[in-house]
Amino acid sequence: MKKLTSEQLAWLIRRHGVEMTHLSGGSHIGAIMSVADIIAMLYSNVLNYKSDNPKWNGRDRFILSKGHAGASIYAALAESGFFPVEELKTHYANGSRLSGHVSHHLPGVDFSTGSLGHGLSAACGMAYAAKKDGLTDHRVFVVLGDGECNEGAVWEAALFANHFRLNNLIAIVDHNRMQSLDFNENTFELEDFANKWNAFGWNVIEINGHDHKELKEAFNKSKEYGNIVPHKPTVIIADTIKGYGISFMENDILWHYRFPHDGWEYDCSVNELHQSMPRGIVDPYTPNGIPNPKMPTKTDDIGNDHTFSKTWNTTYPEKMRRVEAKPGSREFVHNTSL
Ligand SMILES: Cc1ncc(C[n+]2csc(CCOP(=O)(O)OP(=O)(O)O)c2C)c(N)n1
Ligand SMILES: [Mg+2]
Repeated sequence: MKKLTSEQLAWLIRRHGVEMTHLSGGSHIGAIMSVADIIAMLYSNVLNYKSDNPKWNGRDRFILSKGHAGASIYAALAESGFFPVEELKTHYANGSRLSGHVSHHLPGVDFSTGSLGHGLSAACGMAYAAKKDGLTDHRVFVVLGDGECNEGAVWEAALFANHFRLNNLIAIVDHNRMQSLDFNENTFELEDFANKWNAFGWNVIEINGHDHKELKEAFNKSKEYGNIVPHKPTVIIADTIKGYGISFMENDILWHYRFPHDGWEYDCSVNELHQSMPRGIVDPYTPNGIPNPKMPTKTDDIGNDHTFSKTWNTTYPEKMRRVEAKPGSREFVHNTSL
């Protein structure tokens, strides 16, 4: 099997994500696009695994705690040889192994997720067990959502990881500043996020989570940090954009739950991805993109504010909005007037 570069794998994860949510009518495309580069770097450059022997004892353990982005891990596993790529089309179908949220019934998955807030605790248990058994042949990686960090259990696990000096544990937070219905800061304030992890006793690395060079360096650094005494766990806070890679999905909360429908939503998603396709891979569904794509019209719901604070209560926008994302950019404007 030809080894993919992280850029190629990230693109394929995004392309599969669009197809899988489109075919199934499944949610969470924004979360899949957000985490695609992180997952791609892990599976192409970081994790030790044997796809023909998924339970190999020396494997690095991996948990996708933000299990609603299951399509991203399914795509990475299929493209890395754990099961046929063709099976991805069964996502969400009755009887399929590829349930909407991550299932351990699939080869390559150690822990089912979907109910947010549990992945870090499970990862702590795995890392603690490895240390107790004197096993240094593998590390434990866990990817969390930033909204997920509203869960109290995350911080109990963070305390545990520090207390037991789990230097074999690496958490990565997909820090896209959004959750399912709004910006984090309008829901339950998280900042100063990096200092919170620091205060809990963790090594903290902050990067652009869509920049593959920065991702690679961060994972290298996490290995070095693991050897420093006193031992500490490491968190990589990866700054990301929800919906990254498809302009009309970026920073628009609509795409947490909405799937790319037939018509301009699907056509434009595919064709935009084709504009950033790395060399050396083939789009498994629409090799030449979509000729004569349907385009949005003036009456289509595109580029509007779909946040909970906007739609639920019209008095909210001025009062509640503390962080505004500039569409298509990583800049966030903090409204300090509150
Ligand atoms: C315990 C629990 N509560 C609520 C949900 C519903 N839910 C699914 S995704 C989501 C938002 C998660 O936001 P975040 O962790 O920031 O992930 P993102 O999609 O932004 O990557 C919520 C609340 C859930 N899956 N589990
Ligand atoms: Mg988020």
